[in-house]
Amino acid sequence: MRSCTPISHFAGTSSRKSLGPFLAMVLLLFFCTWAEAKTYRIGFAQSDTAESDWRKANTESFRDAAKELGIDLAFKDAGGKTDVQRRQVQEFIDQKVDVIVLSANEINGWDSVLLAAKKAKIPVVLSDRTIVLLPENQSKGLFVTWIGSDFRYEGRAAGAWLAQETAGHCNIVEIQGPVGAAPSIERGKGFRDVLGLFPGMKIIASKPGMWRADQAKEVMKKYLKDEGANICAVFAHNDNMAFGVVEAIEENRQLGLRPGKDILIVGVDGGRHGFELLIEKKLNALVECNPLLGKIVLKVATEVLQGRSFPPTMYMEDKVFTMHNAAQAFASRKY
Ligand code: GYE
Repeated sequence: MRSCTPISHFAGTSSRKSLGPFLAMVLLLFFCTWAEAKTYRIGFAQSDTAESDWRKANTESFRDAAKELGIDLAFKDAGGKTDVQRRQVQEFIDQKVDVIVLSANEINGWDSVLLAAKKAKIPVVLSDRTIVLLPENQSKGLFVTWIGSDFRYEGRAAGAWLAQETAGHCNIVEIQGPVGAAPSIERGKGFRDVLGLFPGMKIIASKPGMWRADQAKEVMKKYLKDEGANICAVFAHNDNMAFGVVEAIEENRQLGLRPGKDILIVGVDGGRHGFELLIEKKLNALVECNPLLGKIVLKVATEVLQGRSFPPTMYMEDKVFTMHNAAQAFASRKY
């Protein structure tokens, strides 16, 4: 917040002449108090808080940061429905919020509502989820910046860890996120970037688990029945789906396979429960994806309103944690 120091050096000049400086000081003080008092109203269009532990932590980080920064946060949750989310963004435009923050449920179909935001002179900041605009709209500045994790890097990091752990020979089951969501698309591509270098590594089955443990568990139960001990590893696109995979393996007494030992499991997110399962050696590796975006995104949003410009993309830093280094890092985990 800019600092306002009263202009004291006006004291001691002649009376008529003294009115001018006095008025200037009063005006300046008025302007400063007005500026400091301005509370920004920011519309946050969240994709689906109920979809995962990650999303819950993400939503909380926005609520906490809004309180801390004195921001009036208008929050809407699309419940995983992209058409609902587009309508909610339009509602923010109609309500003339100062900025819109969008965590897009799916990558496509944002052109018309973002063109409407542009026409209404409401800046848009993308949080976490990337989008793909039509070629004719890509240079129209329909969003100020995107802040989040490099999903393709996360897929590559998971592939690289598995290639090293298996010396490049492994039959893999992939449990994806929803088809149209940026992290699923990019993590899948990144993982295949690495597999392309190792002919001995094959994806023998792949299906969406919708970010949820219960759905991933059902998918994994079927693959255990079809493939059984032929499965060397599972790549789960997020923590919650990795939890479902562990349960499915543990509950299949007939096969008697052990998660983390007979079947390797690598996931993405790296939340607290994920760390607990790394420490219990039921998960092998987690590529971190930090959900605590609230403060940085809301700070950037307010600075955009104060005329500051930002690079088009800003990446969070993510690391890889394994069953060998999780215990040391556990205490410092913030989510
Ligand atoms: O990996 C998953 C969440 O967009 C990075 O969405 C996020 C993903 C995260 O539901 O758990």
